[in-house]
Amino acid sequence: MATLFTFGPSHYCEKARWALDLAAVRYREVRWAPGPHLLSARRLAPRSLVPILCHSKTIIQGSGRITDWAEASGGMNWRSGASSAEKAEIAELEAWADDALGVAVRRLIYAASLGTESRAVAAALFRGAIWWQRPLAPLMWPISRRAIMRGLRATAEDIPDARAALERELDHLDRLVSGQNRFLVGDHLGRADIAVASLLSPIIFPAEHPVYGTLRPWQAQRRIMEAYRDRPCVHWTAALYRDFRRPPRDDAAAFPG
Ligand SMILES: N[C@@H](CCC(=O)N[C@@H](CS)C(=O)NCC(=O)O)C(=O)O
Repeated sequence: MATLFTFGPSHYCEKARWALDLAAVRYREVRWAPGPHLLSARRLAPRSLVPILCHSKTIIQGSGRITDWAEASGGMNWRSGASSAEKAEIAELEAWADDALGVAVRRLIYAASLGTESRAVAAALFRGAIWWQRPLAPLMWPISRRAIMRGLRATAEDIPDARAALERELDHLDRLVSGQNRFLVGDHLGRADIAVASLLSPIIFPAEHPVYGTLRPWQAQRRIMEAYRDRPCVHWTAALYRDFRRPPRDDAAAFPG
């Protein structure tokens, strides 16, 4: 069986999880905590980023490559019937979701939260982590937190810039989802939809999300959710989760180690 290494609340990890679930791939999820994950990730892969999927001797790092693998190995072929123009459109949308939308969502949430509510963020990030990382993660958190703030330019001073950047991406997505079609490309749920919905999910906390469904948003997080709740792209994502994401996986199903 494959193993997916994640940070539970990471939206890139949710993208990989959803892809594997949709492709009906059997896997177990092992959650890591930021900080101690560095040791584990570097033992497996060239970079410290999650998600990482291990299957037999194959190691795949990154949500896009894991989605490629799910598509090739799983029971569902999302691209069946897609023309080459549609495939190019899907690739372009996924790249935008990964490089612009996902980055902007994460930056605003961290910028708004890490200054004043860093304990709540840490609690969310460490929940369900593999047993040996759980005591280490809080000890490393002051360093991990500073590294996140510096690396992602996510301090309180960055909030106005982070907010403007996210709103530019949300405006773009509002236009994309305001057409007649339910799906971004073609007439059925595909990888562009999964990428976009997963990467937007942190500002929605859909009940069907395997992690956010059972996580209480903290104050700064709630303010962000409230600010965008009436956006077409938020309604679109919430509906996609409601209609296509399986109900929350019991936390016990994520292997603690
Ligand atoms: N483009 C990558 C982004 C993954 C990513 O940014 N992962 C973050 C968590 S959201 C991470 O692992 N950070 C820890 C690190 O960089 O060591 C993907 O699609 O998988």
